[in-house]
Amino acid sequence: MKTILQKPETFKSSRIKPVWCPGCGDYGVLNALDKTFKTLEFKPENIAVVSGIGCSGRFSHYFNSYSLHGTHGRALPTATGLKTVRPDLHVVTVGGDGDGLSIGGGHIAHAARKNVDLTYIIMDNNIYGLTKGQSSPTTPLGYTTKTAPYGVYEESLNPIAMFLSYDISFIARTTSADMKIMQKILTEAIEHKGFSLVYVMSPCVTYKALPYSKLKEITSPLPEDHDISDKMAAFKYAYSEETMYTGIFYRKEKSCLNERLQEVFQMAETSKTTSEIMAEFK
Ligand SMILES: Cc1ncc(C[n+]2csc(CCOP(=O)(O)OP(=O)(O)O)c2C)c(N)n1
Ligand code: SF4
Repeated sequence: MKTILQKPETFKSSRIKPVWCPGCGDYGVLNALDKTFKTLEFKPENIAVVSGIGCSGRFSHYFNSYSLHGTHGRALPTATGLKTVRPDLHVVTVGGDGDGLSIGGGHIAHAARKNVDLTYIIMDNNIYGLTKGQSSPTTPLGYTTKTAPYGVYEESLNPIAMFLSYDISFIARTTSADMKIMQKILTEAIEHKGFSLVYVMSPCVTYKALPYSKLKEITSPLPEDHDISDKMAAFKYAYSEETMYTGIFYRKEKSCLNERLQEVFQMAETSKTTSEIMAEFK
């Protein structure tokens, strides 16, 4: 493997350019993550970007680092396996609301339980973009989509409340319209030891379930005095009906998967081998 010794000017691929629609919120996330890697003085060979399937799933192609474009909804378990065997890599997992909250929703609880040391960025545009506008778990009630021609008849999920109930050790919400704040949050999330979830409201300009104008109307930063170790306060802000709060909701220090596995490996080394156990029965 060729080692790149220079810290690059950009982590974005010079070979593969994004094919997202002009104005897609995902461009903002790509630029913010690129700047975050630069701020953290990472090297491409120390990063792995793992994505699921969707417009947002294309993300992994656009970085000059290790990258893996996995299967729909399975980015998290794939990234967990990678982090387990390569704890030295900074693993960033990315995907959409369909990928992460619908087909792949079941994996979030287990990444939280394991507290696997990686950052998961969910880009929520309230719709399935790649497959041309079907409802997702966060499409607003009553919004007309390809799969709900008379309007969505199911309530939309409250992802932040769900992440809090799983006790994810770092939870933040931001928007792709605010690069500076997103970059700050991504930096803290990547530096956090354990599972960090950055939930980005990232509008789709083609299927428009979440327009930029709505983002401006409903979002507001969490109050400055919000105590990020106070889970009950975080729940209160997550359930706010008038305002969609942005910022870091919750952070908790706890041991992560690789540390726990190290302990298991040490115990296994000192325990009896299979042949020793078999010898006891002779
Ligand atoms: C197992 C499987 N089921 C369904 C699909 C079709 N499919 C591809 S992307 C997608 C949803 C994408 O929506 P989202 O995750 O919100 O990403 P976006 O395109 O909006 O960024 C679906 C249903 C697939 N690729 N694989
Ligand atoms: S369809 Fe929507 S989510 Fe997909 S690239 Fe276009 S704007 Fe982005």
